[in-house]
Amino acid sequence: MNSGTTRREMMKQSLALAGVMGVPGWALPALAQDEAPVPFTDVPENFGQPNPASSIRIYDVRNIDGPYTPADAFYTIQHFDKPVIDPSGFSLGVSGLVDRPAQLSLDDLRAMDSIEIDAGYECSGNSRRLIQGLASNGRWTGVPLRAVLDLVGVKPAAREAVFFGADKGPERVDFRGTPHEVDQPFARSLSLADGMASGPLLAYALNGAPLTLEQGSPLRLLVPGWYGVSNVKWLSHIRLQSERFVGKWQARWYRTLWSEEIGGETVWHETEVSRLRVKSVIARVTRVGGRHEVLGFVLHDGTPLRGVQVKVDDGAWQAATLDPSTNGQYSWKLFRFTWTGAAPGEHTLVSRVTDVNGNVQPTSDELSAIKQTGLEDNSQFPRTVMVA
Ligand SMILES: Nc1nc2c(c(=O)[nH]1)N[C@H]1C(S)=C(S)[C@@H](COP(=O)(O)O)O[C@H]1N2
Ligand SMILES: [Mo]
Repeated sequence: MNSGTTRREMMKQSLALAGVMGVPGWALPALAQDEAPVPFTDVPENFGQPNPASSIRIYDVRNIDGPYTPADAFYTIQHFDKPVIDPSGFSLGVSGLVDRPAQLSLDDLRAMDSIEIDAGYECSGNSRRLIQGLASNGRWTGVPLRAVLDLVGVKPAAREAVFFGADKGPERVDFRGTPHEVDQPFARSLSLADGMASGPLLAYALNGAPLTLEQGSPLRLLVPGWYGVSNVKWLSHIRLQSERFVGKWQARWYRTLWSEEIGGETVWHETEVSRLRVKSVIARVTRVGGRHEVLGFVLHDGTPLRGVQVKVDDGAWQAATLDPSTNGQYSWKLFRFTWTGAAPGEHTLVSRVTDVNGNVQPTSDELSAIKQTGLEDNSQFPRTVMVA
């Protein structure tokens, strides 16, 4: 961070860039009668207002009031214009190293056994500057990816499944200094092992209703426990192949530079964005009579959690309680913490989550020592609130 630039200025600049500064008038969702909102002092005044000029929709996490994000508030982001696809004329192509290439209509897919899964995820570019608003949680309905792969019969030579969206745009590929510009679709791949696991879903509904245009209507891939970029919207084609897929959105744009101990040495190396790194966020604080209630959420890759803790100012870490309404493996997990004895004035609250494999949410200093690039920022997010 540049010295001389305050945190608030930084936040304003990046919010303006993201196109989210808008109309004033944010209001909390319905509160119990004896419940009063406690304002965050780290949220710009106009944050969270819908901005029709932006193709990004930020979810104002202060509005969380249940396990599922409503479809019309669900965060949304994409790289190109949103393609409008007529569901009645739609079919999903499946080709490449398969025994029976197929074109599957929406009716074909709906006729297959469906499953429902609660899954929460965030954009790998989500950050404290957006008040973690590129995150949401929903109940998804669709067909297990592996059922479709079984239907077409994957040949033994196949090692990857590539998922193509219907959206595309000009892509500049530099080859040893010479630029080549062609249109390329948004595309991502999964190894066959990841694709045949029980999680991935070809989803046609969110929270019980058909996908909206923003969510990738009529069909999208959903990879529970992975960053949002894996969830290819406006899915039009699946191709099975033996070679690695190295398209921009797989191999170049969504990667992270890490420092790790490899063979006894500290090595910097790049990885693809894939599984969610465990993260917790304090989302809202209310006063209820003489005490304060803190609500937050956890995003993770499905590994069971050991627990969430909350720290007030310079106090000790204290255990928060996981809300039983969000106990699906891949759901985000809501947590609650009762804060007693808050004195009037500004306070700092921060949360920290740990999973059973011992992955602990790092501080931002700890993370920046081992990661140089901007994606996959799961660092602890200290919040400031003003107690009246
Ligand atoms: N076809 C297509 N799918 C896409 C994208 C895109 O640009 N095109 N963006 C990805 C990214 S970066 C994210 S974070 C998620 C966002 O999904 P959502 O808008 O439903 O929340 O979609 C992913 N799927
Ligand atoms: Mo993303």
